[in-house]
Amino acid sequence: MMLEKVIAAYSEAVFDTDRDKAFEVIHDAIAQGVTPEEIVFKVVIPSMEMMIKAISEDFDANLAQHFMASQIASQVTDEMVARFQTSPETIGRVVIGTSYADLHTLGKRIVSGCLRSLMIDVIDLGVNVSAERFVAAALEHDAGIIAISSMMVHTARSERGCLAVRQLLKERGLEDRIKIIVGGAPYTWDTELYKVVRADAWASDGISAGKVIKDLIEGMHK
Ligand code: B12
Repeated sequence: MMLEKVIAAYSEAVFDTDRDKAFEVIHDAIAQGVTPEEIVFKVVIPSMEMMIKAISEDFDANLAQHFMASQIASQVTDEMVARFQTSPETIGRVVIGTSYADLHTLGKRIVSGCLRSLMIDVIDLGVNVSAERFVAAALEHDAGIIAISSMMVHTARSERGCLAVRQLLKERGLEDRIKIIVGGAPYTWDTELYKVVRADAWASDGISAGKVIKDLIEGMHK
């Protein structure tokens, strides 16, 4: 089948971190009648899922690939969404940032790329984001989810990190409207840590983050 060939060629290009080739495969497919919707939902997302599985077997060695794959996926998605027939339904909106005093950016950027290709709007607040800014940005952009990346144990556990975001949501009566998801190395080392820092959920990578966020949003609308 045509789509299978597209997935194989696209995945190979992404695996080689060959951005130009990946776009060439996509543009050829479009020229042959594949729709932008099919590109996002049947090529980019399945290919990214395969990549994450393959890469996770030797994560450190494949870091550059993981990063590039998510950036390519994000860029292809942006271009395709602009061409969708019907305006795509986004699942929800997320403000994401690295926690206070934490300057690690790569994980957050990978997660942002994955979420965008899963039709979740992402507003990236950058690194070293204070609790006050997380909450203000969520309100300003009407985002239902605050996503906090922490790469160090002390920034994950900090009184000025997720715990402070929870405190602000509580004080302002926003806990029903805004949920918190966390992620980053400390949470993969200790899978119970998200409870200690009073987040609503955590996820180990961008694709599973998309699923968890979808569940959180659906839970709020019940
Ligand atoms: C690269 C790196 C750096 C780079 C960062 C460059 C950049 N622009 O990001 C530099 C050199 C700047 C750096 C600096 C420091 N680092 Co550093 N760094 C790393 C390293 C090697 C890799 C981190 C990384 O990028 N991983 C790759 C990404 C893709 O993985 P990830 O972030 O885990 O993201 C995935 C998931 O966790 C998840 N995820 C991530 N975020 C989120 C968010 C949400 C909401 C969700 C759902 C999921 C999710 O999805 C991602 C994609 O699959 C780690 C070691 C390691 N193996 O983790 C140390 C590490 C994190 N660093 C560490 C330290 C101590 C520091 C420094 C203090 C070093 C120093 N003495 O100066 C400084 C701190 C600077 C600061 N204030 O933040 C320690 C932390 C130790 C601890 N126990 O807390 C580590 C673990 C190294 C170690 N073993 O000691 N670091």
